[in-house]
Amino acid sequence: MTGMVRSDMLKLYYSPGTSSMAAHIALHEVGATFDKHAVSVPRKETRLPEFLSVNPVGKVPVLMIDGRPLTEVAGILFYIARTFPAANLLPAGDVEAEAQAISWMSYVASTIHPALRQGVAEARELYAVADKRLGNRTWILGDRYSIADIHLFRVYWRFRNQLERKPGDFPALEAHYARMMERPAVKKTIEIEAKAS
Ligand SMILES: N[C@@H](CCC(=O)N[C@@H](CS)C(=O)NCC(=O)O)C(=O)O
Repeated sequence: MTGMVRSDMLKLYYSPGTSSMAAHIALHEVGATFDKHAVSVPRKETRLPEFLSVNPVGKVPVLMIDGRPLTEVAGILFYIARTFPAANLLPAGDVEAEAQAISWMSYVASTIHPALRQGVAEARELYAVADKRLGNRTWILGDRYSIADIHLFRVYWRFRNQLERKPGDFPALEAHYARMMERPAVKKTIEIEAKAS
């Protein structure tokens, strides 16, 4: 299947340390060859006409697939997982597990990602629910690493220092974070994005 993706086919529009990091990690996980185009969120480059012509919503990530834009972290992660099945980033032939991955990605995007906009106290409550939901699983789908883990990790990585954590807070999210930080694709992405910012 990977042979169907030409090396000049994929281009990631990204801004270091933002939502696009999830797509960046996934592309490294599957070993894809891709181009990158930096669009700075802090410098408001996502609001410039040339970027709005790529994504009228004005947000990264965007994955260009042979010139066609694909937006939203969850959609991009799904595309990467299905295009590179050898990397096993999304179960195939197990509808319930697949639906659980989609359920988590939808939950991360709609509830966890914007949580801090409601204030730290409210966000802590929402993260505590996510922590309970993750429980003592190694990965979101149990023993299977998936794109849902990448999505959850990116958001927790970004916001964990704004949650006024005390020792012992969010034990499941912290353990998941530590496991993710050991993955070569995560280390590589953080290193590249730190240099680019
Ligand atoms: N729902 C979107 C959220 C993406 C998003 O919030 N991107 C932010 C960076 S974390 C962005 O590009 N913001 C730029 C802006 O709003 O101008 C997704 O899942 O891809």
